[in-house]
Amino acid sequence: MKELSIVRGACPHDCPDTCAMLYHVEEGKLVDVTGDPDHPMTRGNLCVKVKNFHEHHYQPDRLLYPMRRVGPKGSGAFERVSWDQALAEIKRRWTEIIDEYGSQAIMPHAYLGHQGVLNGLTAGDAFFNRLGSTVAEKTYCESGSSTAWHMTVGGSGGLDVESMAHSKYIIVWGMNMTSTNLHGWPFLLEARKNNGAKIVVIDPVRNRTARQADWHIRIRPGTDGALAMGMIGEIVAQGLVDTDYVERYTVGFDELAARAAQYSPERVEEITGVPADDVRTLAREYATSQPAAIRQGVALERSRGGGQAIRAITCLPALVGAWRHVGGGMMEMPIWEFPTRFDKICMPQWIPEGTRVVNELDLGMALTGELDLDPPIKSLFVYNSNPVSQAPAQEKTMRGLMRDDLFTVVSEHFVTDTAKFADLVLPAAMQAEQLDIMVTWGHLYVTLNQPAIAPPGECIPNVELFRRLARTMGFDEESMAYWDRTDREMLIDFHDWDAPALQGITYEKLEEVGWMRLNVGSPDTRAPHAEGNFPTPSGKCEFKSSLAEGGNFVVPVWRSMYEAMQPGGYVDPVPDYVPPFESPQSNPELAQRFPLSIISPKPHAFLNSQYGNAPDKQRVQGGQRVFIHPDDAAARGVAEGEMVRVFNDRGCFVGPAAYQPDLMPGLVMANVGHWQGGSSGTTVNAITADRHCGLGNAGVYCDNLVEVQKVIDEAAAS
Ligand SMILES: Nc1nc2c(c(=O)[nH]1)N[C@H]1C(S)=C(S)[C@@H](COP(=O)(O)OP(=O)(O)OC[C@H]3O[C@@H](n4cnc5c(=O)[nH]c(N)nc54)[C@H](O)[C@@H]3O)O[C@H]1N2
Ligand SMILES: Nc1nc2c(c(=O)[nH]1)N[C@H]1C(S)=C(S)[C@@H](COP(=O)(O)OP(=O)(O)OC[C@H]3O[C@@H](n4cnc5c(=O)[nH]c(N)nc54)[C@H](O)[C@@H]3O)O[C@H]1N2
Ligand code: SF4
Ligand SMILES: [Mo]
Repeated sequence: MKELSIVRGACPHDCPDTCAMLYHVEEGKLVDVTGDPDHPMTRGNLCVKVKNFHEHHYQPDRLLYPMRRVGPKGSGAFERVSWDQALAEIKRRWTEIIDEYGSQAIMPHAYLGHQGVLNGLTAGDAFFNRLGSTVAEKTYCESGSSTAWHMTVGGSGGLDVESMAHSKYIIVWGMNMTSTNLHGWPFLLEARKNNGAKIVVIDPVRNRTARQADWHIRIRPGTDGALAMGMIGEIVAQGLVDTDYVERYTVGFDELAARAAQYSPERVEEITGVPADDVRTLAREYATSQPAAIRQGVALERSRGGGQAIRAITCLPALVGAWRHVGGGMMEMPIWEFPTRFDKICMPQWIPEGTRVVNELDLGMALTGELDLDPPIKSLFVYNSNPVSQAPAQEKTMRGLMRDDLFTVVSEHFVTDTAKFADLVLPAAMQAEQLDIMVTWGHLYVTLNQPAIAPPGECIPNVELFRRLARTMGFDEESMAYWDRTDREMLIDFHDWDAPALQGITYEKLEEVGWMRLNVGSPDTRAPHAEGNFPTPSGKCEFKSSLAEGGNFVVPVWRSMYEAMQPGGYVDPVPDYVPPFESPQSNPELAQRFPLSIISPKPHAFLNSQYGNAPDKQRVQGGQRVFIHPDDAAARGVAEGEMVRVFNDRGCFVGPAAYQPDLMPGLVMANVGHWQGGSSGTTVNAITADRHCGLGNAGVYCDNLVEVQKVIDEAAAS
């Protein structure tokens, strides 16, 4: 009989659920991966993306060896080389570049393709900081909302998703929870069953979460700030403020109330499309149904005024005293509760003084000369990210990557839309093949991932890649001490085991049990701000932000990753509605040519672009469709299923039109994450602007105008 063993693991993905997994191994082969039935969030289930995670490790198109480009850039033609050859080529090319242009001509590009302490944004940062490369600012996700959160309630872990089982009123605001935070949803259902809680979804689209809610409030994208300000105004006007809580634990009420008075429900209706009476009802129900919870989604930050909208929303729980109760308050990211010493991982002290910072969302501009960088970027090193798919201004990014004089190295699992442009592709290990600790942005458990099988071919974990690169580049002894530790030693060094939240938790214990809840109280009793205790400069919830008045601040945990989150510049200290860059209301001139708003939310069956190449996931997700209201389609002579071209001045993509009567007229939706194909060879980010939101340098994925046109001649579509 074959011997079966079980090894404890953790999902590596950039997903708030961070599921605890069990690897089933038979004679060195991964034969199944299941969810840990004992974990309070995972509850034995993995999502559609990861339910056959073992097969993902053996997918036939997986990269197993280092490869060198043999065809033109973008062709995806490669031949196998040895690790020694690949490393020697990197050393030779980088030495030439550094000699001629200096080390800042090299730029890393990484995001949360892996979310671990070792293999995520970490050892790579240390390597490039030591090399003296350009610092890559990483604001793909949550940077706008984290900035708003810190300005308002500080580095609070906020409401625990598990405590929502105690809520009476729950607003899911700009989040498609049943797709993107699947394991959080059962707590809402429990609240509905046990306390008769009402679940409200605020979203331009009647998504799969809205369909299961008690009330779907349909809103124009990028206008949430106006709705939140209107709610604040109504709560004040209807006398529903918790004055005792506000007096004791907040600052800036008068300024906030004065600002909010400008947003009557009628004005809010004009801006947002939400009927004035619904604004009144929502404000009253939210204020009077305690404990009330708000679950905010990342989509909120993805338009010009996203950060300020989240500031306004984050004021609501203090205004009505929701924080007093277990199950009341608001959830951004509990990641702030984890005592991780990012400085010890990323080594920002190694960044040579005066090193420039380039934002990763500006990659296309950086590579095509639009940013006027001196020295120019001569080499790009991509890992844990797929910018051709996920970054804005896709056509510009590809134009940059086509440059003959650009030396591009990509560490990957597959030849992605980005890896196609690489000079060298390096094979990366997958999660069952490596050691790591996962912190998470969706719950309060530390989870250890232990290796269950050996990596296939010549795949290596990211941390080992940077260890090899450090040796190849011949770093000095002091910095080699960083890489000469074992992975286990690094994980132990990186955690502040003496911190209160880690009391009772040790690495050895984690090796035994796999995951442990942070020592922050039970979800059935935890009410972190029942008596204020906001980790802001004033110790209060800051309706008027003292950080903004300083005008120059960084969100602490990101400091090592992002040189500066909000450097200089004016930030309004009091929340407000800031209109989108591109909408028919805010930019009527542009809307004459491009009358339709577009949003590009997450795919149900892919994780960003990951699994977009897996045939079984493609079958669930379908192809790159263009969801459009039947009236908008009819006005353009487009029948259901007909090929359309979606375009603006930045680019275009094509896909079959899918009629969606639930969609707001004037709004188009296309999921991000599909791999390139079709007659245009592009995907939805071809139309996304490469500009930034007002807070946290976040991207503007929900703030774009387009036109849709029937494709008559397929070949001419591109
Ligand atoms: N299945 C799956 N799960 C994922 C991911 C994935 O790719 N696939 N990605 C992970 C990652 S990286 C992230 S950041 C999270 C993000 O997960 P979410 O926070 O859920 O973000 P999105 O799916 O982009 O958008 C959520 C909803 O916001 C709506 N929306 C768009 N613009 C606006 C707006 O201006 N206002 C309001 N109120 N709503 C708006 C969209 O219609 C959509 O229904 O999901 C994670 N989980
Ligand atoms: N239009 C639009 N664009 C968006 C968004 C949107 O909602 N709409 N969302 C934005 C958001 S929220 C985010 S978070 C970003 C995500 O942007 P990315 O992080 O670039 O997204 P992924 O597609 O997950 O790409 C991660 C890549 O890392 C690789 N990878 C995974 N694990 C490892 C590993 O261990 N080692 C190495 N070397 N590689 C690995 C995967 O194979 C994959 O190709 O996209 C942003 N872009
Ligand atoms: S992607 Fe998210 S929901 Fe799916 S298994 Fe991983 S952590 Fe769980
Ligand atoms: Mo994200």
